[in-house]
Parts: sequence; structure tokens; C-alpha cells
Amino acid sequence: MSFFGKLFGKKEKEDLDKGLEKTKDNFFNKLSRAVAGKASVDEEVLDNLEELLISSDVGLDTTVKIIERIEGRVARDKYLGAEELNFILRDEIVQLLSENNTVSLSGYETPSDVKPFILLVVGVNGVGKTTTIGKLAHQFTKMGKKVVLGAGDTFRAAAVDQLKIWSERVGCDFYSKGMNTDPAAVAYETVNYAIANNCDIAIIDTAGRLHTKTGLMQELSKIKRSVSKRLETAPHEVLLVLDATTGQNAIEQAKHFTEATDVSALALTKLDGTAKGGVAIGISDQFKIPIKYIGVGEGIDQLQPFDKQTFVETLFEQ
Ligand SMILES: Nc1nc2c(ncn2[C@@H]2O[C@H](COP(=O)(O)OP(=O)(O)O)[C@@H](O)[C@H]2O)c(=O)[nH]1
Ligand SMILES: [Mg+2]
Repeated sequence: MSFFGKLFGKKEKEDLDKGLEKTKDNFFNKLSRAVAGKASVDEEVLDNLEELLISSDVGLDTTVKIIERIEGRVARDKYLGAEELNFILRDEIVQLLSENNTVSLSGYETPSDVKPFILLVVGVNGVGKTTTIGKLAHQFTKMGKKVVLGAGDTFRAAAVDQLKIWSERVGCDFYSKGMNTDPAAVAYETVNYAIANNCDIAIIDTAGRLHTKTGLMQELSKIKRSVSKRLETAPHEVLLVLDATTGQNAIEQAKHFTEATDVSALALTKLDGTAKGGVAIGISDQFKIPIKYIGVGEGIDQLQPFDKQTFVETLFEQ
């Protein structure tokens, strides 16, 4: 847990425990049923386990990999007791996820030589983009960074207001041209504002509500081009926000967005209140792009840096 340092204290661990409660309950109730009355890990236990992983939203591809690993382990150790299955499972999942270690900045770090750091936030409507932006701005501001939020969701007046309210709560700057304005122009001018006002970080909100998928992707490309027209190296990060409560749908969204645009990081929101937290395991395994943040509640400080190992360990803590 090294990099967390003071970012990951007692409160954060409690939020994570609480956030994963439903996923855990769901998982372990089913796991104990899967091995009930079994002395060893046999074919039937493995079938049940497969079903359990799939129904916990780990996803088919990742489930297959995990089952293969457990099979390998069973073949090596013939006296594997069924009661050990959860320890083995934890082990194998941690190892699987550490194999595709993507090198990236963790947590709330931004490269010290990039200023302003331009963060573009994308994702479909309702996943938690604006909330995540507010929470991120709070963390960055606490670190002493000067932050500006750009109101690039110009489809609804409420979206602009919602972001403004966040900026007031956080105590950071805010840039908007109002609703029904060109989001690409808002993005350009937010970067301009950040440069002119010596900001460390600009976070640009976008709309996720367009009539067609192609339309949305074209809009995002246009926003990106517009940002780099003002600052060639920008955007420095494109953060795709996914809603954990949508389970497999989140994986589908990740596929579409990563195919269409250069997403560099993921945020998985609403892990609290869902039993579908297993989706984080599938996403970590299947995408080269790292999950950087997880949302574990609506509160301003309920966004956390994502650490695969801590996540899996917490999931398996009794
Ligand atoms: N429980 C919970 N709710 C969240 C979380 N993140 C966002 N939300 C809620 O999800 C709803 C939609 O969020 P919003 O930021 O407006 O989504 P957007 O349309 O993508 O900008 C709001 O009611 C948020 O409070 C989270 O981590 N946990
Ligand atoms: Mg929004």
C-alpha cells in the first residue's frame, strides 16, 4: 500500500470496506454454497465457481482465465481442500491482475513538469462524470494545486450549474460559456483560462448524451482537437468514467470508448450500493488502460485511488 501514504488512511479503508460490502456478501454467500458439503475442489466445485464468477460480473474472459489457473493449481496439489478455495481464489486473482501491470502514475499524481495539466473526462450520461470531477478537484485543491473546471456539458443548463456548485464547494475556479454553446469552444477556452491564470490543472466535463454513438465519438474527437490546438501536448489525460452498477454494460462501454478515442485512464463509480463490484476485476484484466479511481459513495472525499491488490484483498477479507 506504499503509494497511498496519507492518501489512504483509516477512513478510506473503512469506505472501501463498506463500499464493497454488497459485492462481498453476494460473493461469499454464493462461494460457500458452491463448496457446501465438498471435501475437495472437484469438477462440480469448479463449475459452480465459474458460474459464481460470471454472476458476480467478473466477465466471461476473465472468469475463464481464473478457472484455468485454479485447475492448474488443483492438478499440482491433489489434496486441495474446498475450504481453502477462497484463499486460493484470492491468490490467483491477485496474481492474474499483477501480470498485466500497466505503468502509470497512481492516485492523484500529475507529472510535475506539465502545467497546466489538462484532464478530459468522458463517459455516457449518468455514470458520475461531474461528481468524479468535483471529487478530483477537491483532492487536487487539498494538495495545494490551482484547479479550474470547464463546463463542457453544454446540453443542459442543470449540467453547467451542477459543475459550478462543485467548484464553489471545492473552492476552485470555474469556466463556462453557458448552455447550448459549442463544447469544443468551451474546452479550448478552459485551456486558455488555465494558461492565463496560472492553473496547475484544468478538468473538462463533457456530455454523454448524444443521439448516436458515432455522434458522441465525433464530438469527443472534436473537443480533443480543440484542446490540442490551444496546447499541443494536451489533453494529458482522457479519463473514462464507468458506472459499476451497470456490470457488464460498463465493460461494453469501455470497449466502445477505447476503440473510438484515446482513453488513458478509467474511473469506476458507485461501487457502494452494488453487488457488481467484481466488474473491477474483469476491467483490470481485460483493458490495458488502468482503473485509476473508484467511487465508493456520493461524499466529496469518497473517491479513492484504485489499487488492485488492496481491492482484491479487501474483497476477500472476512
Ligand atoms: N453512491 C454513489 N453515487 C455516485 C457516485 N458517483 C456518482 N454518483 C451519483 O450518480 C449520479 C449521477 O452523477 P453525475 O456526476 O451527475 O453523472 P454524469 O451525468 O456522468 O455527470 C449522482 O446522483 C451522483 O451523486 C459514487 O461513487 N457512489
Ligand atoms: Mg454531468
